[in-house]
Amino acid sequence: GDGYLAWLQYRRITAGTNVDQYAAYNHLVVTEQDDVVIRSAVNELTQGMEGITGRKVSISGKTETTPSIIIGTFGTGLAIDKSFSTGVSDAVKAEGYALQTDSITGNIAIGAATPAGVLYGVFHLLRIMGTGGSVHNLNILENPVNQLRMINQWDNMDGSVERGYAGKSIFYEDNRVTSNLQRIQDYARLLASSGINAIAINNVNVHRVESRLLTEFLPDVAKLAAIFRAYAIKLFLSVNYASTIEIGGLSSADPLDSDVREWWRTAASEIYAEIPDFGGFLVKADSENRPGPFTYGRDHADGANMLAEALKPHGGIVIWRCFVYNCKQDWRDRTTDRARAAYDHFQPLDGRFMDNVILQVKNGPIDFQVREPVSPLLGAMPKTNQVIEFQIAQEYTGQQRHVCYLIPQWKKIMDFDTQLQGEGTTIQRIVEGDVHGNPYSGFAAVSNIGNDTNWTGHLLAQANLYGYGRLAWNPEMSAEEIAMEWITLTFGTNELLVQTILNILMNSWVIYESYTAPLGVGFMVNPDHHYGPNVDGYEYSMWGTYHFADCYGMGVDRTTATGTGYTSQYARINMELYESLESCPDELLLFFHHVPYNHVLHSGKTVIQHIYDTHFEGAERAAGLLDAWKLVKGQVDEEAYQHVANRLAEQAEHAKEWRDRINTYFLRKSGIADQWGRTIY
Ligand code: BDP
Repeated sequence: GDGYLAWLQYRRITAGTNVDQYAAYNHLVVTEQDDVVIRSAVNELTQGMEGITGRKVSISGKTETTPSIIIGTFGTGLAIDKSFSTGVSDAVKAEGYALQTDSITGNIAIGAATPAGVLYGVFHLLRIMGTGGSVHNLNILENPVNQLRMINQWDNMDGSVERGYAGKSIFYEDNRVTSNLQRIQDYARLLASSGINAIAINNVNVHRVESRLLTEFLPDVAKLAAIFRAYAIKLFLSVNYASTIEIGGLSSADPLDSDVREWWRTAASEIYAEIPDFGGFLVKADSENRPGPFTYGRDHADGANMLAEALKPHGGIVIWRCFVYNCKQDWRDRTTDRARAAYDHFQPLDGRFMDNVILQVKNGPIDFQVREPVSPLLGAMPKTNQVIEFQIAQEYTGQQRHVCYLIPQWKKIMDFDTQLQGEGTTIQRIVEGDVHGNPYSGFAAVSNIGNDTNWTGHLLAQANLYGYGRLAWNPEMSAEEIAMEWITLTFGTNELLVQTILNILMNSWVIYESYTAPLGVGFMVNPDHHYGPNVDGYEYSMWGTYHFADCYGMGVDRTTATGTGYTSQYARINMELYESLESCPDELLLFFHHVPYNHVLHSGKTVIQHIYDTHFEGAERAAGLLDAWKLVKGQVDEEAYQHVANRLAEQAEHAKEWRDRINTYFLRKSGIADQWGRTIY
């Protein structure tokens, strides 16, 4: 229908071989009732089971009939404890769970060390049923691979969402916290069901009104925290670094000033008095005109530690973003390179941050482009907590008007071998905390939701939100497995439909890349809103995102031999890989090198011919997505069909615009004709 239920459809399953199995389970045994998260788990399971089987579910404290579903934390009652061996219960960690079917009684037991684990186990069981799997012989034990699995909302209190492509904020309207808490609870359910355990509820660019979330609006924040708490999600606030000036009545935000420090200690105490399990602060400082410690001649460690000290007695953490660069560059000055900035700013500070500070590092060195190398800062600070930051919101990947399934991109990043401690030092191992063994690690990402009924604007963009959570829980899952789960939970099991959507999703990233910015060069979008082609949109501006195209060639020389020296931020073997024209992968060529248009790629094509070919093919393949979708008319409900058809039609049109703008620009610049004589305007 309208997409509101997303992947939590719990639709009646009538076909398939395992349906009869589910119907046998209409009794639920709960060994502890007085925990909010357990209550959410019970609600979810009864609602889900009743939806799927069409039968009422009864609940009690002990096994009365078999087969039953028994849920609880270990040590809370006979029914749950006798369901698991100590070997199993010992292997279940903080947020993990065991899920087993007893071969004699047929009982299904979900046991965990914490209520959160029980909730995740319940969602797992519902996922099995929702995708038509067998519940006989279950023997599952899962622990999340990543400890922090966080969402960042970029919501403003005026109701707008920075880089929001799905309507307005579900959190705020008219400079107040909304009174529509149901929608927020439904969001919490969606997040918890995919494994998310933390959320920052306001934009990293904090305006004066949002600063007051710390003070005046704290009771409202406490209400939101209670909603998320019931789904085992910790709430964080983005804070303005200069809150002491902005709302505190002080004249300074110097991190070494004792009044400033005292103000933050008091602010933290007041928050924890209202929200005892408050997560902490997310901070964007000294970046894109946001205030920060630089004003006082201090560095990022001084700034972060000041906040960390205030939060420490309460168990809170500071998440400090590394998206810091000079946004007032002179494009004529080729010695500054935005790609270098995060590493240059932060790497030298390794060892200086308190243990409750986490650095949040964007996946690439520039800004969530369709293709970028992996940030060299990730893993390069052995004594510092780090999390990776992704952008689920499709700012540079079609703004949820184009379909772009991002999990394949993130998988590629996870698989990147940094070589920082020899072969096999992958981003995945760094991010899960396996390499440096710091107290905190994990994933953060910018959300893609708003108050559009279907949450994400483009219905197919729901796959990115779902997939993000699933990947954060278990980065071993393949992009295809995640897509299959999401498709089946959302649309059911119709084979033509499932295959069609799978093909659309799995090809979408590469298709989007092919008709937009080529060979890793990035940007080429309209300034400000970042939608649509504009090759020189940022070329002569101060933001540091250049392609240096002229009549001879294009690309950014980031080599150490002749360029900005960015390549030297990688481990030697990767540095050499990128440094040399011979070994640099085609897909990133223009990120690392400035080359003539007739430079021959590994593919055998020249750069200019590659641009023409990919843009013609990309636009054609975008049109092909719509053609494929047309074949499922009648197999999916009409509202969803029309909605997706409309978006794909818009994408196909817009892809042509991209093709024509890019091809024309480079034909004019280079003067080199298309080898195949196709029309370029
Ligand atoms: C850029 C966005 C901008 C954000 C910034 C950030 O264009 O709106 O504020 O990132 O991450 O991608 O802070």
